[in-house]
Amino acid sequence: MNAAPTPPKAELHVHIEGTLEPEMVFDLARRNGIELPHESVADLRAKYRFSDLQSFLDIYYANMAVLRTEADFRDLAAAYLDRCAEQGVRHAEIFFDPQAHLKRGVPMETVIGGLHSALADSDVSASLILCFLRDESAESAAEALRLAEPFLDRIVGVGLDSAEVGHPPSKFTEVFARARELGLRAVAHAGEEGPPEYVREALDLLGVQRIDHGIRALEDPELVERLRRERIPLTVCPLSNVRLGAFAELSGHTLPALLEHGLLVTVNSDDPAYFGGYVDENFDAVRRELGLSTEQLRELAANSFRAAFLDDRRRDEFL
Ligand code: ES4
Ligand code: ZN
Repeated sequence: MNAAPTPPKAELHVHIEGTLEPEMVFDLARRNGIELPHESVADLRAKYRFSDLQSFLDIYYANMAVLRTEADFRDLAAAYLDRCAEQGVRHAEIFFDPQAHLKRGVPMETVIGGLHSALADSDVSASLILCFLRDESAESAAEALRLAEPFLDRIVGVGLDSAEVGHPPSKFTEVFARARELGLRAVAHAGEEGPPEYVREALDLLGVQRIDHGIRALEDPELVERLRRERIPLTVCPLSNVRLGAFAELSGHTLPALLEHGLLVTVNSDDPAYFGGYVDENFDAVRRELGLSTEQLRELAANSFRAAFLDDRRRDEFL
């Protein structure tokens, strides 16, 4: 049942709420006395036919209703870290969406406390990246950061996710400046569905150190050259891009072109419970469908450590 063994790697683009498997949706609903609008696990899974990012986000946010207690967040992260251990993921930088939980009355301390306790108990090296929801207001993002300030030692950075088009990085200039003042690293989803201009804004206005997705950067040769020159990592998510319609088929994915341009590309799962696989299934799929060589796969795995927020000594241990 395990995929072919792949080299040790880091995962840098995974939303912990996107690791919520349908079985766990039902388990947590039962534990929390929540009635679900789905007949069965199979019925829920059958609803995972997405046409674009928004159609995915609608069900992703709806399923989060079952995450209520610190134990729920701990169990969610512990299950993901167990998968990491099985798949040779030695280090994970994990996104979470606190605004989606605060809005439902779940306090920041419950979310971070639960996630952190799973990280502290795991043999896999892992850290947390607090993501702002770009389809919420800049004020809401600032409030989330303020609520996270007592827990800064449990967070490595901030990110920007959710519905991209119409919500440019420029909307979040101030809150990213504040996060960087607090000593946090910064990343942002950009160029997933949005234009190359959003990638530039993320770099120039938010000061991000990595771009999540970034696939549409290829439309802009000058931007590609800049990403190459500045060695800005792109955390690419192949199965996600196909499920959300960026590419009709995996065989048409531009991952090989990104590598040929000399970009620092990594392979990641994004929302593995929704998109058909964890990081090894993504590696396996690009090997099969894009004909990547063993050498290229090794390079992608090494890139994941090069792009990680690790100090040089720990990075060298992994490489
Ligand atoms: C996401 Cl695939 C994707 N894109 C943007 N935001 C997200 N949040 C969770 N998954
Ligand atoms: Zn993502």
